[in-house]
Amino acid sequence: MKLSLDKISDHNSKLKLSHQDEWDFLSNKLSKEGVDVDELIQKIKDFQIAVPSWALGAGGTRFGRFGIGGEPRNLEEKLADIGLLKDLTRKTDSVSLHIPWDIPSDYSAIKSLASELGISFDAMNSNTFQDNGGSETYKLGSLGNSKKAVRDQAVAHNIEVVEIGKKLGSKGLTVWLADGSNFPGQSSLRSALQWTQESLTEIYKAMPDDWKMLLEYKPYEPNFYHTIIPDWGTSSLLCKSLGDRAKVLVDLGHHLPNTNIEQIVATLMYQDMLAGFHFNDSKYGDDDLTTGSIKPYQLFLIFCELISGSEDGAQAWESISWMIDASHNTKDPLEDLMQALEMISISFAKALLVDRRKLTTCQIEGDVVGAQECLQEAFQRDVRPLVREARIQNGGAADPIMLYRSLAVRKNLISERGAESRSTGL
Ligand code: LRH
Ligand code: MN
Repeated sequence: MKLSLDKISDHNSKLKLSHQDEWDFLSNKLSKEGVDVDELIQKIKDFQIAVPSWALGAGGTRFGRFGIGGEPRNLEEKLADIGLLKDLTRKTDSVSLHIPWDIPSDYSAIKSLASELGISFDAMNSNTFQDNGGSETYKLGSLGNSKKAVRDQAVAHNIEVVEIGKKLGSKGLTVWLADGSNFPGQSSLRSALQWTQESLTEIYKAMPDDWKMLLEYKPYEPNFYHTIIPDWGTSSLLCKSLGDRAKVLVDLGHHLPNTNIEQIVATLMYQDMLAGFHFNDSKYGDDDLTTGSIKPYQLFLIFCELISGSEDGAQAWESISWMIDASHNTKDPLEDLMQALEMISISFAKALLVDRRKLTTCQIEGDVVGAQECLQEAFQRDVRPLVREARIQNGGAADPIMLYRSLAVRKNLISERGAESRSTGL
């Protein structure tokens, strides 16, 4: 559903007065504090996030799935939904496809539709955690399977994903492996790691020189005794053995409880080994909940590390990929994504407002309270008028969810696609 500019400008003019008051108050305060407000807005406008093609329909768990209706039935409709998100938020200029869920039927048609919508193709995701019609099964693993024939099939699949991505202009391959075991003794832990390394080496060699590999780790699920790539250390160990275009992908939900993820981010940037993010949030496991909905302070601290790491030259901001990876069990997927985009922008904006010079002084002088006050000063600030102003200046809606609802978009999608339409994905 294409959103006409006048619908957005009508909506923005209705909210103009209330927004202008709030924005004038905040921008005056920031300017008085010596903040370059225009530079701040430009950074927020430029910060774009890739949408996962598998998160435009209702997700589910093994206990059930509740459809939302009007879900995209094919890649064309997925791109249309991302185009709508882009019109509303001006935050989503790319899509991350998952193969085989999103194999284009007509490459030139998909490419022209995507460019018409102003959407590019971010990292491609391979899938060797489900059987996709190959002669070998991935039940007991793929790239790390004890059977060579299974490993070869999984390597071939990843190379096929690279070929699909090349036709679409993607420059990255995300590899996440469900591979592991459910019981002690089931797997040879060292051999499984060695086979995985050998398989990844073949895939890495098949990637064009301007591509990067994003190697995603996860401690458990669907295997519950061991996972071959369970943590950032194992992922970076493998990446280093492959080459400097292989780096570690941090999915926020892929950590054991109370893991200090911002420290992992700092450690990876210290080695220029951070590939990017799968943004989401979680209370217990890989819950794939709305980003910033459970642990907003952690998300803020992660952005603090990202900003200090790039400003101090540890790793270039441009080298990092930004993607959402969520599953919508009880929310409208598009509303959930708009909430996530807002929370990511808010956390980034707050982190940009940290007085890093004062913080560094406190850290060096051991002023523990002073250091925390620097972070709290930024975190407790209401930056929503700033994020809203950046979105409006970018041509987006002042309040995307309000406009989405006032236009009854979901109702229109249901009448267009049907109440039972189902999107490919998890
Ligand atoms: C694994 C994961 C991975 C995707 C899948 C949809 O939990 O995070 O990134 O392939 O979700
Ligand atoms: Mn993920």
